[in-house]
Amino acid sequence: MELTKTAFIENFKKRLGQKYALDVSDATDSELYDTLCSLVKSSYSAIWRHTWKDYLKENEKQAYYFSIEFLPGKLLKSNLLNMGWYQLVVDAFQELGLDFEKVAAVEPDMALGNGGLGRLAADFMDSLASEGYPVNGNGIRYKYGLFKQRFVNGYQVELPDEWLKTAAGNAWEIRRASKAVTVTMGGHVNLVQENDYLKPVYEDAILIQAVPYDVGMVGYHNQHVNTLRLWSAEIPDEAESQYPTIEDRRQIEDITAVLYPDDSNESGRRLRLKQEYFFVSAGIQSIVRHYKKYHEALDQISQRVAIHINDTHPAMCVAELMRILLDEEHLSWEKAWEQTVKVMSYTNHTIMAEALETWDIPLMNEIQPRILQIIAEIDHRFVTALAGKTDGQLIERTRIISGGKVHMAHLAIIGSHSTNGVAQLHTDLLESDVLHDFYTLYPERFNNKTNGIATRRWLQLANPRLAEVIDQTIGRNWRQDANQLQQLLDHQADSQLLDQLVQVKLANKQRLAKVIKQQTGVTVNPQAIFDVQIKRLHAYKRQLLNLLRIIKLYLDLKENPDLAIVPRVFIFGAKAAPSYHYAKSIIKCINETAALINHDQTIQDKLKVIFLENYGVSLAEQIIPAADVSEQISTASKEASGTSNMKLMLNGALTVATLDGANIEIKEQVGADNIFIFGLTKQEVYQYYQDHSYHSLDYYQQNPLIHRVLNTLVDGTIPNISAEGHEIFDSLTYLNDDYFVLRDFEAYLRIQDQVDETYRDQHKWQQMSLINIANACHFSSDGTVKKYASEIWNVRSVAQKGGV
Ligand code: 26Y
Repeated sequence: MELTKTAFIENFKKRLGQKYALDVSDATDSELYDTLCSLVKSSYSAIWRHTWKDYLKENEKQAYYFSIEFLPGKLLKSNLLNMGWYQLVVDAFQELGLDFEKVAAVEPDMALGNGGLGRLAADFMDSLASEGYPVNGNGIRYKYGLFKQRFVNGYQVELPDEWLKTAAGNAWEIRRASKAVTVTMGGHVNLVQENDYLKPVYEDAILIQAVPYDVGMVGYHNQHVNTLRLWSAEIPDEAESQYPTIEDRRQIEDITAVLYPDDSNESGRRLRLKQEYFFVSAGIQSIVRHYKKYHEALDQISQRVAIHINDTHPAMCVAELMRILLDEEHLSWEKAWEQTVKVMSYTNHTIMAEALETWDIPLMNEIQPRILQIIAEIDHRFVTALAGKTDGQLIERTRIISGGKVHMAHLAIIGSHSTNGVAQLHTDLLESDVLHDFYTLYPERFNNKTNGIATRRWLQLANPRLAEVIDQTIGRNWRQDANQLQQLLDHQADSQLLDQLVQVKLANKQRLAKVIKQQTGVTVNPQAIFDVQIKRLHAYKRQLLNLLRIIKLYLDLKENPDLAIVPRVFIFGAKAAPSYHYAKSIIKCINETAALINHDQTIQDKLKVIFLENYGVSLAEQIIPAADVSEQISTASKEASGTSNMKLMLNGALTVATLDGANIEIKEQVGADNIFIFGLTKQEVYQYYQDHSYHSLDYYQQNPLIHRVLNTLVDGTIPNISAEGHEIFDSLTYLNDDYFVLRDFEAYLRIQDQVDETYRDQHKWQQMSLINIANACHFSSDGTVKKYASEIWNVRSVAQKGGV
C-alpha cells in the first residue's frame, strides 16, 4: 500500500471526477467522504481477496466469532491508520484546502451494539486482523442501530438511529447476493425414515433469504484483511408469492430491523429469538458450505473450523451445527456431537441473573421446531449419560431443559469445549458460584480470558497528542507492540516528560470543553479535575453513588462557599435501556442536579456537572483522552470485567475503583499506590447475601450526612424530581439498597478526598498517570486475542508484521 502524497491527490481527484463529475472545490463533505472511502476500499480489496485465498491455499483452520452485537463506531480513520495512510491523507487534504476532520465526521457511527460486549467484539476484530489471525466475525446488519439519546426536560428520549439512510450510508460494506443462504423458521416438522436415517419434512415453514454484507477488517500494517459478515433478512425471490401483503413482508424484514436496546433487561422476546436463530443459521450454513467446497470429510470439520459463541445469544450454534451434520450430512449423532463440541467455545459476560437467557419451550418450538427437537435430544443424552453416576439434583440443575424453559448458558457449556469468563474475578465467580455445578462436571473446560482494548483506536487515534509524546520518549515501536509501552516506566523521573503529559491533558480537556459548550451551553474550566463515568446506566454500576457525592459537595459548598476543594467537572455519558425505568429515573436526577449546580452563581467553577447526550464510540473518543479521574465503582462482584476502565487508564486517567472485574487486575499491574481502591469486597458482599445483615434504612436513620444527602431527593432541594427522587430514595432506604450504595458511601467520600490531595501534588499525579499509561499494555486486546487463538481456537497467525 506504498503511496505518495502526490499520487494520492492525483487518484483522489480522478476518482471524484469519475464518481461525481466534480472538482474538489465543488464537492460536498459527503461526496468527498464517499470518494475517499471508495479509494481506501479499492486499495485494500486486493489484499482482502488474497487474505482469504491464502487461507484456502494453506488449508488454514479458521475461527468465526458469532456475536449479536458489533460496535465498531467509525471506520475511516481506523482503516487509514491500519493501512499506513493516515498522515498522508491528512497532509493531502490540507494541500487540497479541505478540512479532513469535517469530512471524517460525515461517517455515521456503526452502532450495532449496546455497550461493553459489542465494543469488545469490535476491538477483537481489529486485533485479530492486526495480529494476522484467520478469524472472521458473524453478526446482524441491523437497519437501525442503537437508539439516539436526547434529553428533553432532563428525561431520556429515544430516537431511531437510521444510520443506513444518512448521506454517507455504510461505505464499507459489500452486499454479496451470490452468497445468500435460506433460513427456515416456524411451521412443523416430521421425521420420516429414509434409507438409514430420519429425514425432517417441514410443513408451513417460512423461508427467509439471508443476504450477507461483508465489511473488511483491515490489519495494522500487515497486508491482512479479515471479514466481518453481517446478515440481512430478505424475501427469497422464489417465495415472493408466499408473502403477498406488506404486513407479510414486514414480518420478514423486521427480523434484522432493530438492535435490542437492552443490555440486561428483557423485551421483544419473540423477535429477539428469531434474530438469534436467523444469524446463527445463516452463519453456520455459510461456514459449512464454504468448508465443503474445499474439504470432503464433515466428520473432521473441527480440524478446520472453530466457532465462538459470544455470550448466550448465539448459543443455538450448537443445535444448528448438529442439525446440518445430522439432517443434511447424515453423520451419526455420536460423530456429529463429537465434532460440534470440538468446534464450539463460549464466553460468559455477566453474572446478572436477569441476563442469563432462558426461552419458553413453546416459543422455541414456534420459531424452529427442529432445533427444539435437537436441543431436547442433547438434553436427554446429557441426563442419560450422567444418571447414576452423579447426584440427581446436580443433573436437574444443569440440564438444558427444565421448568418449561430452555437454558441457553447450559446449552452453550454442554455443547462446547471451552467456557471462559472475562476477568479473573469473574471467572473465579463462575467456577465457585454461578456455574459451579458445571465446573464440577467439566473443570477442564473453564478458563479465564481477561478482556482487552485496541490501543490503535483508544490511543493512536483518540489521543494523537499523547501518542506523539510517547513516540518522542520511547520511539515508535509501541505502535506495533503495545508491550513496549512499559518502557515508559524508565522515565518516571523525567520532569520534562511529566510536564508534557500535563500539556497533552490540558489540550484534550480544552477540546472536550468545546464539545461540552456546544452540546450543553455550559462553560467548564479545563484546569478543574475532569471526573468521568462513562458506561451503560445500570443500578449495579452505581452512577448513583457518584451522584450522592456530588450532592454532598454541593451542600458543603452552599454551607461554606469558601471551602477549599479542588474544582471538579463531573462528566457522565450513559444510555439507559428504554424499558429500564429505574435507570431512567437516575438520568433525570443527574440532569436536574446538574441544572441546579451549573446555574448556581455561588458555586461558580468549583463544581460542574455535565451529562453528555448520546454516549457512544465517537463521543468516548473525545471524552477518554480528557479524563483525569476514571470512575469504576460497581458493587463488587457485579461488573464482569469493564473495559472503559482500561481505556481511561491507557489515556492517563487515575482510577477510583471497587475491587470488581478487571479493576483488580489493574490494581495488580499498577500497584496499590497508583490507584484509589475503596469499598466492599466481593467476599463482604457475599457475606451480606448470606447473613442478611445489611439494613440500609439504618444508614439513613443513623448517619446524619447520609440523612441530609438523601433528603435532597425528596424535599425539593433538587427541583423537578418529585417522582424520580422518591423512587430512588425508597430504593435506597425501605427497599434495602440492593447494590450497597449507602454502605460504600463514606468509604467513597474518603477515597475521593485522597484523590483531591494527590491532585494538589501535580508531580506525583503525573507520575501515577505515567505508570498507568505504561501498564495499560497488559490490557491490549492484541494480547487477549492471542490467548483465544492459541488456548481456545487453535488457530495460528498467518501474517508478517509490517513497520510501525
Ligand atoms: C440477553 C440480553 C438481555 C442481553 C443483552 C446484552 C444480555 C447481556 C447483554 C450485554 C452484556 C454486556 O455488555 N456485558 C458486558 O460485557 C463486557 C465485555 O465482556 C464486560 O466488560 C462488562 O463488564 C459486561 O457488563
